Amino acid sequence: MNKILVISDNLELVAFIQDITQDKATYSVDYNYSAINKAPSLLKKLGMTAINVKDELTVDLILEKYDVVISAHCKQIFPKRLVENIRCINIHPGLNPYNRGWFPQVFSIINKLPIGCTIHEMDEEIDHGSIIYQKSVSITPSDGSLEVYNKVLEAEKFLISRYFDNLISGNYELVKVETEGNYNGIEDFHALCELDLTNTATLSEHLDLLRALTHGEFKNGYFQDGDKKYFVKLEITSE
Ligand code: 0FX
Repeated sequence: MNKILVISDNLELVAFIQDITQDKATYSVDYNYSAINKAPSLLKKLGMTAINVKDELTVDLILEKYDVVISAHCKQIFPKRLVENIRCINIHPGLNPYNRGWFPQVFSIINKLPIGCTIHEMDEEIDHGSIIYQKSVSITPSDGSLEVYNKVLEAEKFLISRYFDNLISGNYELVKVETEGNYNGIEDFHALCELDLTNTATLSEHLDLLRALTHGEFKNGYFQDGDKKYFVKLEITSE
């Protein structure tokens, strides 16, 4: 029987994976969240425990015990020794190689690069490595970050439910990515959030920036007046 390790910091995705993999006779799955997760209480309720993939002994244990490791929005970066010695698969909420890294849909709304989700074999670099499956989603003029993110999550669930058994068995074709694309770090997101009221751009660019920073209850975009911050959200509705 194949032993699978899923490491995830995303409640919705890991609950979905638990749901579709229960009672499988050909493999068993263990679930961990990453040791750097600061708010794991809901993941603990799913029976998950912490794992630190940066710890050498932990890497030894993973290599001994498992056949495949799946990162489903795991916040910790996998070390070289792990990705080079066991098949590691990443489920990523972006359409590689475009806007690799943090919050891809936020950047796609602004820079118009394609968005969707990617399942790929991992190498040492972030959201990098040969592609196994991808699915793109569209952005409409009224979509904010949350609306696009929800479409991406649905696309991820579609691929996971359709192809999970192939991911485990290795029964898939790998597509090598020919270009590096682009990468955004969390600091790029924070820079976008700091709205510069003297900035000049087209109204269309300003609408894109504000809808890209509008995501449910998150207080993302803000401007400063004296020592006070004012948070901004944008709502666009279609007829
Ligand atoms: O789990 P996840 O959806 O994914 C993120 C990265 O985007 C991904 O590239 C990485 N592989 C993974 C480990 O972490 O992230 P999240 O649940 O923290 O956030 C989901 C969305 O919520 C995000 O796309 C935008 C929005 N958000 C999140 C935070 C923390 C905000 O708008 N503001 C925020 O401060």
